[in-house]
Amino acid sequence: MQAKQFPTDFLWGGATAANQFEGGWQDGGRGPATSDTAVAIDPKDRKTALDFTAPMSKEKVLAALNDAEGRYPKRWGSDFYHRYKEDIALYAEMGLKTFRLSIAWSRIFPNGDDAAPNEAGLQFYDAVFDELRKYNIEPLVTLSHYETPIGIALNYGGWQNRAVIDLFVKYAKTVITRYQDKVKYWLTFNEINVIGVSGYVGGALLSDDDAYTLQDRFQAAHHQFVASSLVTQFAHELNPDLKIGMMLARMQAYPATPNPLDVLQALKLDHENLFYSDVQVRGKYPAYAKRFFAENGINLQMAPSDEAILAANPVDFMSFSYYMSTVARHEPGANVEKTSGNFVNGEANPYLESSDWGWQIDSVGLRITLNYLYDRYQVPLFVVENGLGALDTVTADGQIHDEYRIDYVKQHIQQMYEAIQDGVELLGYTTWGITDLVSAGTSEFSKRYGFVYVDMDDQGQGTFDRRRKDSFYWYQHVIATRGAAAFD
Ligand code: BGP
Repeated sequence: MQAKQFPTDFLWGGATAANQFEGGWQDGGRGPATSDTAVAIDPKDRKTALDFTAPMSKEKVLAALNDAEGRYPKRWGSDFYHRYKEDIALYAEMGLKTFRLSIAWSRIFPNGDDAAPNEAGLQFYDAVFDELRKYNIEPLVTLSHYETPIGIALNYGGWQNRAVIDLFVKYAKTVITRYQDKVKYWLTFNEINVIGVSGYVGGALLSDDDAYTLQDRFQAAHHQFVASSLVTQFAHELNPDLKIGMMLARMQAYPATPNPLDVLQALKLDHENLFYSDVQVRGKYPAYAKRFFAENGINLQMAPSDEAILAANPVDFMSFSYYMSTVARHEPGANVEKTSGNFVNGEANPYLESSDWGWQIDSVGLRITLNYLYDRYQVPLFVVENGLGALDTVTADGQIHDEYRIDYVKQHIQQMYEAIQDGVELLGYTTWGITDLVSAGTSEFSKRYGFVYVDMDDQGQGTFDRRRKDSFYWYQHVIATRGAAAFD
């Protein structure tokens, strides 16, 4: 029988983000970012998402930045800033074709609105990209991944302020121009739909209570859409080879029952999720959103040219994170079991198992969602996050036997293979947190996704030394066999 293999140019890789991985928060002239205010909280119950979606006020931001006592793990991440050569050598050993990272905006413009970029910050990424090139690893770069310069929050009130479009576009033009010969694939905003659940994380919005209004959130999203399109336009004019993608936290919703009202509810949840990709891939606001805005008193402030800018500059490809599916029910069921998930808690699906954090594992859902998105948009897709957050144990002889993680990734690779056979155009796959890093949602270190282990704990104790897990060797074999080893 013929081996099941992925296309030769399939981009096998791993993903990270500066805010959780890079560290060096005060090195090389970097300014503080929104992620630096995320304090570590000792988890009482792993299935309860902590303060990721909590609102932040100006006072809380200033208090966090002046707090000498608390632990803020995203400030040190996994110390990639000082260890990038070692990390990249490990990626080369694994055989990665691509490595996803983000540029910390505040490393380039420390206050967000500086007149000139910080040369030391630019040189850091030059060195990283050069190191990747040495091994023929293609960078995949996110321009904004939960690490907005704090000045944008404090002095502008975040993305609801239209002035932020120009600040972001200036930053993006600076780095795209500088790295155009080193970086071909760019993503503008990580999980752009996160603005719907966390105004602070997604849009650097400030609020004393949870009073980010729908108006504020959608206005901020609109500004991000316009900024993303302007960046796409600029990149294409600069160099037609550059590929710009949007990035969505994909939530595949299943109706809880065949009751048409549950099916309708699933459609509504899908609209909530796909609203962002509808705008960015199709270049215009969908009709269902206009109805939602009208019924909820949302009145987006647009400049006369905004709609034309969106229409003329859709993205080249769609990328997304995929960790789980969700269940839709039109009436909250009294006796249904609940589970937690990425940003959202919801109803448990009795057909699925869960991770230690309650995220339901659904590899078939990835095939469904790939088909669904490709049917809808007919643009190349890229799975830029997927993986299992789990507690790992180091054995006495220094090994990490993470067969649970191998099993998770294996199932998802099998389903991606099926989706490609279904006709989906899939550019690549970057597993989340290829090297252990700080959790976005809970700021824990013990929620590990990596194939490379990092010696660090939830108390901030550890050497940052790296170790290869069993999954490291397994993924190496998968890449070397173009996926065939995922069917062994
Ligand atoms: C995505 C984010 C990542 C990431 C991942 C896992 O939503 O883009 O930054 O961390 O989820 O989430 P967590 O770290 O909370 O387990």
